[in-house]
Amino acid sequence: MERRSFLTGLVAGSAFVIARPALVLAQAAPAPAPAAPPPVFTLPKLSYAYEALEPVIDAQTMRIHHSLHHQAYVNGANAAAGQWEALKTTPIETVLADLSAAPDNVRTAVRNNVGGHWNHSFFWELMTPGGAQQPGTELKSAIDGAFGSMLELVQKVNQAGATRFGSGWAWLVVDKDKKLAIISTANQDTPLELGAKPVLGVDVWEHAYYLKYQNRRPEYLAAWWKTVNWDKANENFKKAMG
Ligand code: MN3
Repeated sequence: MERRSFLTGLVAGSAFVIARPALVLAQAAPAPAPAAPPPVFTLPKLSYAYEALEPVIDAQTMRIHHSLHHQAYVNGANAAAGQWEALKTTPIETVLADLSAAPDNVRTAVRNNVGGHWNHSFFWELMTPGGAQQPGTELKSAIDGAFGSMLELVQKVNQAGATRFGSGWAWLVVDKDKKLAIISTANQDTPLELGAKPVLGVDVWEHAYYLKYQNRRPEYLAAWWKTVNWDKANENFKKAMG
C-alpha cells in the first residue's frame, strides 16, 4: 500500500469508529471473560511497615525494594510459570536446588526471578524492627565453634558482602555437610543450588542501600545487623540442621 492511500484509509477508519457507539449501546453486554487463574507467585506482605527499619533502612528504600523490585521478580516468575508448566506445582526450594531440571528456554528466567522472589521473601522475614537481640544457645555455640565469636561472624559476613563484585548476596549457611559456612552468591543465585540452607543473608544489590548509603556498602552492612531477627535465624538454623 502506498503511503497516500494508507493515510486515506486511516481517516476513513476514524470516521467509522466515531459512528459506532449507538450500535454498541444497542447490543447486549458481552459475556464476562472467564476469571484468570490466581498467579502462581505473589508478593508476600511485610510483617512491619516500610518505615519500621529506620534509621538503618529508610522507608523509601524499603518501599521501592519491596513493591517494585521484589514485585518485578514475582512478575518474572509468573511469566516463567506460563512457559514451564512444572513450575506451577513444584515446591520452589526444589526448583532452585536443581535448576538443571528447568527447560533451556526458561532456565535463566527461573534462576533470576524465582531466585529473586525466594531470596527477598527470606530477607524480609529475617529483619524486624529493633532486631531480636541474640542468637539462641545452639546457634551461638555453633557460631563460636565455626568462627570463634559473634564478632568474627559479623566481620566475615560483612567481608563477603563488601567484596561481592556487582550485585548479589552474603550468607551464613548450613552447608551440605551440616557445617556453618559463609558464602556469597552473584545476582539472584541462591544457596539452595549449592546444597546449602541459609541461616541469614543480606542483600548487597545497590537497590538495597543506595538512597541512604550511596557507595558506602560497608557502612550499610555494619548497620544492617541492628535489624536482624535472630529468632528467625534460630528457626532457620534448626530447620537446616533437622
Ligand atoms: Mn534486592
